[in-house]
Amino acid sequence: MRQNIYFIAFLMLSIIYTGCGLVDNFDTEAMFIEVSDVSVSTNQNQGSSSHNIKDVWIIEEGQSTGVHEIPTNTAILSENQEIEIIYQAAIRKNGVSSDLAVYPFLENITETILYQPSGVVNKTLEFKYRDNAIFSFIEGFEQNHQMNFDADENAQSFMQKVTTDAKDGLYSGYYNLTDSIPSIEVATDIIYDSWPQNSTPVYLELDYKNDIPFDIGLIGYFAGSNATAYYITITEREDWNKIYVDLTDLIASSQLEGYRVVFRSVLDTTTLDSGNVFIDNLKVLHF
Ligand SMILES: [Ca+2]
Repeated sequence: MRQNIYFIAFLMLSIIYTGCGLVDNFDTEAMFIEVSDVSVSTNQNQGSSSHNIKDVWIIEEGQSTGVHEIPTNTAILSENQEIEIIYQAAIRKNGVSSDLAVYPFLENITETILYQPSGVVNKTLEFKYRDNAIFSFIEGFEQNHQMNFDADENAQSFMQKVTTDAKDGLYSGYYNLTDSIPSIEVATDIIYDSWPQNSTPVYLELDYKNDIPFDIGLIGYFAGSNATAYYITITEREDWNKIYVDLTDLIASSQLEGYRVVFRSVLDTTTLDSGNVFIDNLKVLHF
């Protein structure tokens, strides 16, 4: 693979420097950036540091080299001694692998490196949330939790905190559905009225683990009435997974007075006796 990249780089140089002899072309060779691992650090007001950053954009001297899956092995070419590299954390928006986007709430990482032909820079990147990111909802289920709004008006179906399993800490949010309680709709305690409606990003982050699907949506409030819109269906996951749900358009297009985040599941009682959904590290972020 690396030989191929050398060869392509060599061909490109041959085209650019047609006046040079063959030997001269070997004076410049690609350098490689290997990002082997990524983490996210949080302070005490930002909740869990769990993340699902599997890709990074790498920008070399102002030019995008594209998005690279971690671990990356990115060839760069330069004639300068010192080059500026910018790393941007990419998410798979709404869990869709093909919908890669820069996650707007994490700061870019910028560094200057010395260009060494055929050199290799190995990096582990630690992203931080931007200082101006607003965390208007954080729920890790470690204390009294904030997912108690009884949206289906059935007191028997509710989310509880359990120690059976947790992504972080000791507790997660959990519900179990059975023949006798085959459905649930449960939402945030609070109606949030300060999420921006001007198409600046609003995201919901969550970790989940589930053996039945669940839907995520918003209950919107306006002039004393409300309406519920489910936005995305989360399929079963045997292991904890994190998703970044982009709520921006739903909020900008609806322009309501306030919103709750709502979860819904319906058990298919013709085929299943029981269904379980675990949730942890809910966050709503905006600017
Ligand atoms: Ca937790």
